[in-house]
Amino acid sequence: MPSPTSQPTTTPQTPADPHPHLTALRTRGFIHIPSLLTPPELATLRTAAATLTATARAGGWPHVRTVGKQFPPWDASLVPERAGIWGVQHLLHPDLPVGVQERGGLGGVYFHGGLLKVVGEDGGELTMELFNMLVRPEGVGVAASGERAFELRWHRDDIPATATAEEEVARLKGPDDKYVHTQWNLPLYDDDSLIVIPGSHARARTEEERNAGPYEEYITGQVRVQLKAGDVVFYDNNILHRGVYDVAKERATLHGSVGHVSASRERARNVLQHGVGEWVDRCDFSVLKDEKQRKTAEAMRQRLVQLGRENEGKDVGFSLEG
Ligand SMILES: O=C(O)CCC(=O)C(=O)O
Repeated sequence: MPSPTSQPTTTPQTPADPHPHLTALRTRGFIHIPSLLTPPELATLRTAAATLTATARAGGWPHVRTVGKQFPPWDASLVPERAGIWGVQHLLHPDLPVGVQERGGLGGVYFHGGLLKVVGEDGGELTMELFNMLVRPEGVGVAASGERAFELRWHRDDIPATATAEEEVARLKGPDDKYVHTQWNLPLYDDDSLIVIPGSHARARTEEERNAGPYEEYITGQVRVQLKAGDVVFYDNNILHRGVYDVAKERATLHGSVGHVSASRERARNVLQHGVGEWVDRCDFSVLKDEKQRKTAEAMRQRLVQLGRENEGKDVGFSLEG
């Protein structure tokens, strides 16, 4: 059965609600906002993205997601001889070949007011988290494990499929919990790779979802998120979701997450498992031209440094395996 597609949400669900985006995120688990970036912004960013992707595909950037493996850690030594890539990690890394503002502006997007406004809608102090880019999978085939290399299986980012219903409910946000972080996808080219099950971020899996195969093509209620270049979808990373990629279609989808400082403890594993603690204290945001944006970026960075310090020497582990 073909998947229905999502419609952009432009108006608040309830006009009186002071936090309409956070409410929409809490109730549906995702919210699709059109046209965050303008065509000239997209043109500049595409150039930077293409350079970075080519460097990473050639083995010139060690922080990549390798085809055939869905979750961290990834082994960059496999690239390019033995594996292609489906993602470039750490767009805020101080050593990035194409970096912040003056070198193409990819890093600056992370601090775009339109992105921060959603998670900061209720005035919470924000922490810098993850900023990566998902790209057209290359070197695609069937991995040695027999796994189909260019589709992601159904998952929640921070709860393993082996969890019982009770464990799922204990880990998921309840209807009265404050919304304190979000993940987002912002494509530089039209992108319909992401499939989600609306509402699944707030309940245990149904029997159908629990019994579905890892690459089940249709699960009741699933929605394919149809993004135009420059749109953004915010989602709860524990919504049941997967990625289905068309390897012939260009993809450069900025993929980030932001949290409130109050969420830091629960977010520590999500964030630090990607290794950001190793370089965050070397980030230099003085290249950001706008003073307000620069101050915001520095304050968010400091909060991540603090999160790293609190977890120093601890093995935060990995959320998922495979
Ligand atoms: O490719 C996508 O849009 C989804 C990525 C994803 O599910 C993940 O990174 O866990």
